[in-house]
Amino acid sequence: MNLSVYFVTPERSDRPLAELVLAAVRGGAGVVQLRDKTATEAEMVRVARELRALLAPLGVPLIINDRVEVMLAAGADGLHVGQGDAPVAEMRRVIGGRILGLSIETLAQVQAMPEGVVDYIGVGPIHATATKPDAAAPLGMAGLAQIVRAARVPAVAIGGLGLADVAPVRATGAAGMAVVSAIAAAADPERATRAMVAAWEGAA
Ligand code: TZP
Ligand code: MG
Repeated sequence: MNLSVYFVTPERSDRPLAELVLAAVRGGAGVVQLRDKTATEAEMVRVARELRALLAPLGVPLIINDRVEVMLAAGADGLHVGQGDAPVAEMRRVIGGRILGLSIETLAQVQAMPEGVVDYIGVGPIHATATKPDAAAPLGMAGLAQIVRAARVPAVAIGGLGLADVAPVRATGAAGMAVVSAIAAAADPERATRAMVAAWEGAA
């Protein structure tokens, strides 16, 4: 799984979601997460199926935020859960060998993580972000680096990240960065994604 530039969908966008996702993937995003805290289950299943049909032929995994029933109904590739969701060991039993990601906001949370259950962690917020108003305190690059060192699985940074953050995030040893607005709110989402992917590879 190529976590280097991981696109998380916005809850609102001027562009059709499928168009935005395609642009991100054409630009080189290696993973797409469908995240919508307010959609009904039926609506989210409909969108997840649409995205899955688009992404599966391209070999790009589709991860569903929070809603395990949506993931199962849509036949998506994985699930991403937060600290407030059901315990990951329980989720692992439900989803079998699919991809499982967990959000981490503090060093204590990564230390408390059960061994061998999740495939990757999402670490953030790194910077303050308007996209997630209820996000925890920003970790900064130093906080990210500390969590990356403590983690036994790949870590993806998230929260207020853009092109200027690629090199410092890469320098912490993180496996990638997850973004919403740096792609979704860009004038040219494909180009914005391509620039981050190129910077990531250049920083390697
Ligand atoms: N989790 C922590 S910060 C965040 C999520 C979902 C939002 C990231 O959005 P943006 O626009 O890339 O700051
Ligand atoms: Mg959650």
